[in-house]
Amino acid sequence: MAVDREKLLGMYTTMVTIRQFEGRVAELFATGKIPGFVHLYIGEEAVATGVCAHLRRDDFITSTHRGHGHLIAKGGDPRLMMAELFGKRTGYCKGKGGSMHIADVELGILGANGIVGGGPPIAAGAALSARYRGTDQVVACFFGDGAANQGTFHEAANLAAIWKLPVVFVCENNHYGISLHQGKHMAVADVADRARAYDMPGVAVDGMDVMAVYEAAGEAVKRARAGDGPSLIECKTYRFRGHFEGDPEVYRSRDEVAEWQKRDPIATFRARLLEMQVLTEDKVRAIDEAARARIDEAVSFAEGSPLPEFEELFEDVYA
Ligand SMILES: Cc1ncc(C[n+]2csc(CCOP(=O)(O)OP(=O)(O)O)c2C)c(N)n1
Ligand SMILES: [Mg+2]
Repeated sequence: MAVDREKLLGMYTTMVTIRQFEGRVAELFATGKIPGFVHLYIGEEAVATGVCAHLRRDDFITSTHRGHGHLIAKGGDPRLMMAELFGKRTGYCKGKGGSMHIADVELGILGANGIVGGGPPIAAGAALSARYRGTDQVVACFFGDGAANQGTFHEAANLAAIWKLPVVFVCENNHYGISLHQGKHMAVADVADRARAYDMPGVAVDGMDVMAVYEAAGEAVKRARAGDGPSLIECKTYRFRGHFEGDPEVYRSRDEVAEWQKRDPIATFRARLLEMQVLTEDKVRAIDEAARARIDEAVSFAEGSPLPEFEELFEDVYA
């Protein structure tokens, strides 16, 4: 598939930015600067990037508890996300939401979600709203292999199919639900096979290859935008860090992690772009440095921001 140079560089930059953001969060969490709980996306960057590269600003995404990469790929502001992780008043949710509740409705980012499988019904609802309003907006719904076993996914998939809603269901199959390997929590090898139950197209792609994700997502987004209904894309991927920061990871071997790391989505894409002469070594360094500067700025912004005042405790709290 011919993809223009700017698009390729844009996707590479997004993946590097996600990696740098997450790497910095890991350090800050380890030093106690970030409170709460964080689930990092390192290793899975190709998925959010390849899908969101097809989305317009007015399209929607629903995210998960592992949502920082989705937000960056959809054009969210790392400064506001970092401030939120620090619990600061300048953050996306005024410091009251933390990692699992970050949203930017202006950008169609309908929220990270601490409820596994919480995204699909929201995605179906947003898609129904687009239909009612007569727009051609589409919704990309990210969810995990664990979430693919939740009733919410099946209900949303069924409704989206019967009503031909513009949803692209994107299963990020990193092969684990916390410590449970896919083989122990799911009878099928391919989540994509579940699409047949809802009479929608289902494909399994290499989620470590951003071009494979981009290609599959292109078809699905086109179909959704044309009013032809939902699709399911299963991206086979792997998280390089624990389920959460601090996970002792006793359920998998270091060898298994090392095998997947050989297929690092950023390293392989970089090698390909160097070979295609879309990237040069100088450009690689420049992209790295620019991403680092962006994340440095996000950290300074977060560190320099105030905590919410005690009097604000019950503001914006709905339940
Ligand atoms: C409804 C619900 N059940 C259980 C949990 C606890 N929990 C948090 S993450 C997780 C596993 C999710 O696995 P998956 O969907 O594969 O996402 P991944 O963490 O691998 O990205 C579970 C069971 C939860 N947050 N919500
Ligand atoms: Mg998983």
